[in-house]
Amino acid sequence: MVKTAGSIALLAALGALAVAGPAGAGPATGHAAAAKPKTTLATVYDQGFTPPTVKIKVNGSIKWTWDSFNTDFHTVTLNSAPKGVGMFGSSKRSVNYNFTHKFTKIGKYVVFCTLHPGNQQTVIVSK
Ligand SMILES: [Cu+2]
Repeated sequence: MVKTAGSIALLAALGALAVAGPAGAGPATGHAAAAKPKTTLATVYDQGFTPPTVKIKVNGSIKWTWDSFNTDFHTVTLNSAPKGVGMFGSSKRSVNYNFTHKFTKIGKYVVFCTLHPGNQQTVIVSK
């Protein structure tokens, strides 16, 4: 009797899993999509951008802060982006400044300093 009841309970559980399987995938995806956009921090140094590559989720922002020990002026300026993305860039500043940009399109971006074109940073925006 116990064995039979256990078997039935197991079958019922398996049945529930089978039903919950596809439905369970939905909320998992929905949760990821519903993740709140974040602001990720980056720094503008005389030597370049830190970190060299920033990975964020779409609709997330990057806030760049100019390092307080900088001796030169720098910009954060869009160099390359996915098609259809509008130009953006900061003014030329040295210290005590920050610039924030929100990335609304998935893809690979490169920002650079117009005064020191070798200073570049890659931004990867994913779903
Ligand atoms: Cu610079």
